[in-house]
Amino acid sequence: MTSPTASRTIVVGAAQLGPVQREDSRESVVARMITLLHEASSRGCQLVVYPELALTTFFPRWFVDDIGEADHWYETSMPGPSTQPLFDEAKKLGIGFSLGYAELTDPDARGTRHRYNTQILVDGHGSIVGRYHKVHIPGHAGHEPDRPFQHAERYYFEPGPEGFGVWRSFGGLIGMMTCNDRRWPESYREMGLQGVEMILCGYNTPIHYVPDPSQDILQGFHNSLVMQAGAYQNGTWVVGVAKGGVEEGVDSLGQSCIIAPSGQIVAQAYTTGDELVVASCDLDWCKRYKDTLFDFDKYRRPEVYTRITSQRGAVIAPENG
Ligand code: CDV
Repeated sequence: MTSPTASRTIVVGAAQLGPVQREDSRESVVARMITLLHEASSRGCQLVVYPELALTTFFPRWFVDDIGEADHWYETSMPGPSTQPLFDEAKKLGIGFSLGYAELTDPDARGTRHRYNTQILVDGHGSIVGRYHKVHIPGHAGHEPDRPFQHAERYYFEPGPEGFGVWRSFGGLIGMMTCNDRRWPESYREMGLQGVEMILCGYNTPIHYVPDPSQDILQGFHNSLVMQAGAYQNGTWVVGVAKGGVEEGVDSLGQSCIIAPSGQIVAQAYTTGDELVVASCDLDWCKRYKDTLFDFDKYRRPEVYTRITSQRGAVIAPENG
């Protein structure tokens, strides 16, 4: 095999953020993001990926009885006053980016405003070319006062109804997913079936998994396990970007990484703070997997996969006889 020096190469930066505390203003976070953007520019990046809910602290760790009291955590326009400088600077540098944030939409035809955990893709000219609403919403919808911290994403966000898109951008086929989506093989395969060549994923993963603490020590292992498997099984690059470190007393995994279509990690963060991880990603490398072992058209058997879309939970097989 030759080295990955072919024509369709994206230099991508995984812009990990350290903790964002409750009192930190959006402006201060955007300033940190711009610092990483400048480093990305000096290292030749064309695309920079920021974490899930990058602009604020991970607010679903607190419950409020009246959800309207949480409105200030959501963006009602993008760009908005505090994010415009990021758009302006990225455009000036000719760098595209992907950004995760809480979105409160305008009223729809029925007058309903929706709350989504959103990730956008912005091209090098500052235009939003893709918008994704997180599909697999983890955690709980009600207040669970016995927990050391809440994970009330199911209260604060509704699942995105559109599913997983893939956008022609940066000379390739780019998809997005957000945090918990990365644990579900369906997320990658939905994009794999649209030919995805690079999946961008922001995340916030507390080390302490309250429902089953035996998993705490495995958080790093599971993080790379799922993204490496998803990359390999779909012949795609995956860029996983964390918000890490101790945020409001909650210790979060960093380990942002860039994974090749072979499933190999080619670059990884070594801190849990603000850190830029860079890799040069040859999109044509995807074909080595898409055209061989994972030639979907040749080898997939959708006629025997019917449970995957017709059934949600497991239906336990009946006893023999
Ligand atoms: N923000 C997330 O989606 N967090 C989830 C939960 C399960 C901790 C995660 O997958 O990391």
